[in-house]
Amino acid sequence: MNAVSKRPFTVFVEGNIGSGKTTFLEHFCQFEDITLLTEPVEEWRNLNGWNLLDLMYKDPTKWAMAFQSYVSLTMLDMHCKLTPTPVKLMERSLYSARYCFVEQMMRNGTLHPAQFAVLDEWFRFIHHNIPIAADLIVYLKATPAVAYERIKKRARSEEQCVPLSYLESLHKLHEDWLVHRTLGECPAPVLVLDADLDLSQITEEYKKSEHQILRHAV
Ligand code: DCP
Repeated sequence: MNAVSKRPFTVFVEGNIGSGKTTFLEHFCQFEDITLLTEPVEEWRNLNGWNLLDLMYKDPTKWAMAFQSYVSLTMLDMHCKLTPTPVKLMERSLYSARYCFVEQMMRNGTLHPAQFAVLDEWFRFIHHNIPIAADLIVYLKATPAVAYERIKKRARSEEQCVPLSYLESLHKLHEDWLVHRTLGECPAPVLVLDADLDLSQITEEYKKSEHQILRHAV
């Protein structure tokens, strides 16, 4: 446990859509002292029978606000989840929701400035009043064209309309936030991994992060 705050050593796993966050988390299933919190995509696909992810992609202007608002709630739930282990690995965070997705939807006009302002105020309030801190960010850096091919291959029905240009914009926002540090606040040290590697080589790349994560799992 972190001696000062008594919270677990908390890691955010970040990266573009299709960068391999789920595969990265699966790699850590083998270690007992780590709690893995995968992103609640299934909740976004079924809120009282409504598929918010699908509604958002089909009619973004109408549904982006409701979708990002629900994403914030489910991410906050993950941040606040008590874990029995000394290490907690989270897929994404409220930070990437705000600095990458909400930011992109504001910039391309999908979110009305007033809708953006509401989401931004929620983020600021949570940030100042609720502990959502991290100790490490693992950034899975993927070339947009590679992420695009993976998304096509996995064929999640809602995402078939996602253009390469959207992934390029999201990639730039991740880079500005986590590498160039020109966007928002970077809440923890960042470890950058090469997420372009294919499955046969990626385990070696993931292992580069093991030491930094496992030394807290005692
Ligand atoms: N999404 C979004 N807004 C957010 C978070 C996610 O619009 N604040 C969307 C983008 C994807 C889907 O939700 O269509 C899941 O995105 P992620 O990149 O978070 O998860 P993946 O399953 O794509 O991750 P990976 O392929 O890296 O395992």
